[in-house]
Amino acid sequence: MSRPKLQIIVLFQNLGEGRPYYAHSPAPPLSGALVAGLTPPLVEVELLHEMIRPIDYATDADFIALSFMDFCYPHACEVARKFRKLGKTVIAGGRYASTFPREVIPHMDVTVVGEAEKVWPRVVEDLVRGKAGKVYEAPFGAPLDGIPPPRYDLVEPQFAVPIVTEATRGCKYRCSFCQLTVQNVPYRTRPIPDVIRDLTATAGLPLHKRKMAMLLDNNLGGDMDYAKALLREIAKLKLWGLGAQFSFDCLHDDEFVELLVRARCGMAFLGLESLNEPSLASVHKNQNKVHEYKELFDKLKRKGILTFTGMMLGLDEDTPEYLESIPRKLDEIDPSSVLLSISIPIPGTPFHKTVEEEGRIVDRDLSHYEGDHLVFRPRIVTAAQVFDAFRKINRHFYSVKSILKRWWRLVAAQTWRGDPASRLFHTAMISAVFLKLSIFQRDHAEKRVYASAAAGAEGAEANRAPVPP
Ligand code: B12
Ligand code: SF4
Repeated sequence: MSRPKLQIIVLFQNLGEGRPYYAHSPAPPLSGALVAGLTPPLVEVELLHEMIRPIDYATDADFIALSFMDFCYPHACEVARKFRKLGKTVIAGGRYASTFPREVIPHMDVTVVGEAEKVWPRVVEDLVRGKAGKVYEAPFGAPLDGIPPPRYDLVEPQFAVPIVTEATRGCKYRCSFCQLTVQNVPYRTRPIPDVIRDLTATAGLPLHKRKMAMLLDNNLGGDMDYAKALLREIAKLKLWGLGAQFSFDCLHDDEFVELLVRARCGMAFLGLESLNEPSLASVHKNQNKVHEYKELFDKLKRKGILTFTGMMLGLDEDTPEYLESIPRKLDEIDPSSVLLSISIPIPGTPFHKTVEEEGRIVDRDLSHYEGDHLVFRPRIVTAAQVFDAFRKINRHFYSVKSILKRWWRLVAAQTWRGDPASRLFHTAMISAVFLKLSIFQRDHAEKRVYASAAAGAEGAEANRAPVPP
């Protein structure tokens, strides 16, 4: 007898199904492959990343599991409504469903609150028995041992780097805009052998995909002894390239940086957020020191590690003078690539609480809380100034001339080590990632952010899916 089918859909596009915008990161998020890995063999599993392909409403799946971030919640409700109308059972999980279950529950058949690991196998058993409950709550901050490997075999071939995993969860910091501040989840580490097993659970993938991996931790460096021990083990895998995320202060530890190199780290994602000290202080990002940025970026460049750094505009202490100065300051500190976004008051965070209490929310359409829209009134600068700065920074930083100059600085800064063939390979790899990131950022700004600015910088008082109080 054939097994029932479960389709896991990781939502991403939120522009309405009539005008899809497919712009995918080289690596998928972990949630879909991980939930697939946790699924007992009672059901057949399919995985669909909406970043890559449209939702197939003609699927023969019996159960549809949706994973989504805050800004995809309105879209999730619409997708659930369509599938439920077709007689499918729809299950929701993920950060938003876990933070605002009361909002989500009425739109879904089943809602999973919290991390999937300890509850998902039971949910699937109950679904197959036809006895699923309405809500399942996972234990809070449970230990991370014994998590099975993600199902990389189900990840779409369009992702260049399907091997993604996490070694830790949580963060020791409490930046007021960060989703992690919504619940005070403790910083936890996974057993190192489990992480190594994930990085090698790659049977069936082509060789080049087995040799590249991303650690999607919020902050890999939250426990330095652990991070170093893990990197030593990863070094033994002789990967071709590794990506990792950690906070800026980790870069003061030279041994950590050296171990990143030995683990073949080619890209580091760092939350720079702002080049303005008062803005950093306003969001409690005190571990970032503007005067250290250049030195720390240079340190990574010398080691042949490309930096991809997140930066937000419109924070409460941003001034018109600061916004004007950003292109020049970026040239000085020279990060290889910048993910420029408009600050988002993510519902549930202290930052959201402040702007809400001060009556500064101007747009309550949650689908706009993705970093391309300005949904609140910053304290000092106007919406027009924020978008104007966005345009100027983006056009300057991602002009062909700037891209080429930065690429050369990245390549020329490396202290060469190892044999010529591996040096050449490493340089080709970081160059390819650098160019892809640069082109993507330029393109995304043009397609999404300029459009949102044109649609009305102050945002509409839309109430399609109001932000929960
Ligand atoms: C990879 C990643 C991305 C990728 C892909 C995102 C995607 N989901 O498709 C990219 C680079 C595109 C991205 C972009 C952004 N991201 Co991002 N990203 C991440 C990152 C690093 C990893 C996500 C991941 O795989 N996590 C690991 C999985 C296992 O965790 P999880 O999703 O929470 O899943 C667990 C539970 O929630 C639950 N679960 C999840 N789904 C489901 C489904 C079911 C059915 C069940 C039962 C359970 C369940 O079980 C899982 C296991 O316990 C996280 C940080 C992190 N480590 O989580 C940030 C994070 C998700 N991103 C965040 C942000 C803010 C953004 C941006 C808005 C940043 C910006 N300003 O531009 C943009 C938004 C995109 C846009 N404008 O288009 C925030 C939160 C966002 C939110 N509002 O919820 C995070 C948490 C970072 C942070 N510390 O604040 N991001
Ligand atoms: S350092 Fe990063 S992950 Fe940690 S709280 Fe701040 S923004 Fe969030």
